[in-house]
Amino acid sequence: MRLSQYFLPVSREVPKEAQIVSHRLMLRAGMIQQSSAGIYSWLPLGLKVLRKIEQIVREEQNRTGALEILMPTIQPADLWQESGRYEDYGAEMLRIQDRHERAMLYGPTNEEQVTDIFRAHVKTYRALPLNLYQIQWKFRDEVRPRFGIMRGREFLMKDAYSFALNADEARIAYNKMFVSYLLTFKRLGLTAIPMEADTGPIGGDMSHEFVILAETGESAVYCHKDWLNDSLDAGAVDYDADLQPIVDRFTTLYAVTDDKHDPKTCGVAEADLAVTRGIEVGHIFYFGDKYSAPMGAEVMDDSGKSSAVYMGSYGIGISRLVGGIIEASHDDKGIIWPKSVAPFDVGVVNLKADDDVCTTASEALYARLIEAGFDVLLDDRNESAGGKLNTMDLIGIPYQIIIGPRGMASGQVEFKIRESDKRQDMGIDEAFQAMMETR
Ligand code: 5CA
Repeated sequence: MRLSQYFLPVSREVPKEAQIVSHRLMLRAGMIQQSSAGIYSWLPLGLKVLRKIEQIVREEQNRTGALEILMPTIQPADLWQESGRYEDYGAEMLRIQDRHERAMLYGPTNEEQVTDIFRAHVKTYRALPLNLYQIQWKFRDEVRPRFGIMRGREFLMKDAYSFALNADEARIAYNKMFVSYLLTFKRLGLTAIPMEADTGPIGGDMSHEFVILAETGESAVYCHKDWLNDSLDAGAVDYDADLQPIVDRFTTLYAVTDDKHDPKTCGVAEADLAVTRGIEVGHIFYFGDKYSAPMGAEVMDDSGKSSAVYMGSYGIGISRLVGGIIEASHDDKGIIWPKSVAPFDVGVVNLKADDDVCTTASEALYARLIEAGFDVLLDDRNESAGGKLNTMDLIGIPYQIIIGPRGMASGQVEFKIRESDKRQDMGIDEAFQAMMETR
């Protein structure tokens, strides 16, 4: 992509309304634009990152055997009346009437909708276990939307729903999601600690939040200090094997959200307890027959007896993760994307677009990197060198190859690693090879 032809409305101004660094950087880097409170448009750079996160989440869900579906954003109120949640959900639910005066709503979550799909088609245990997931926009009319897309009103969520014949099978389904979350967040360059959590409006009796620690996080959390040094590496996972040992390994050490914390019973000495804040990027729930019983989603077992199916639901805040990753990875110059979600693999900066030598070299390297399969952003604009370098740092592309007249006089370019700020002069071929070695 040529920056001269891209839509990247970066800004040097620090937006006043943005209270946390990720919100400021997303606005300054031209990733999002506010439409109304808690509702945002995604501009090209922001959307690219969002899609990369979405794809990693999708791949890790698929690896567990979960199947992707897509449910509507607008749901009929009837379904929610069946489960009893229509009244309970309160003002957070955006209620809509269609032209026939039928009560509809913009889905804040999809337990009812997916249970309706299940009960229409599945009648026997032979179809189980089943896990259906989607990646779809949600709407919650939050009292206090804030921090940009971190607590939005409209946000993108991955929501998965598991169906099992009994509590043991349901536990297996829960464990699969638990472990897949460890792998997913690791691929996103994050350390997300699984914490025992309250179930809130989703309900149920077992739940874990996955929390990345950050001073600016909205959740108060309590965990054993040893968590702070854990890389949460689950290693290679076989989803057909018993995953309980992995789950045990990541749940034995104390970690809870504030509504679950009790200093009297927590059993961690004060000196070993980290009292900190975090961002909830995922939340998993086991709730048995809370929806299947009232909605009549039943399956027959091998003796011919029908009973309500055992369910769990599993969310990942995909749009929130964009902000969460920035909170975890930035410096005073801007964003530092982990390679896995970076909007481009490498930026080529032509410091002097009106210099033939620089332009010929930049164009040739740009073409060669694309040919080799890299996603390249070429800054070919006629702008000041300083402005171009600032923009590259702000938008956080992991590698930069900087081509200027001084270096070119001796055939040299600068290869820069955004994260470490390590810079090295080298020939163009070497810079190309250095990129090849990043794979
Ligand atoms: N049905 C369940 C699981 S599928 C559910 O809705 N869970 S949830 O309420 O915990 O939401 C799942 C994830 O969505 C959260 O962990 C969080 O990362 C994200 N999320 C929730 N509310 C918002 C919001 N207002 N803005 C951005 N992300 C949000």
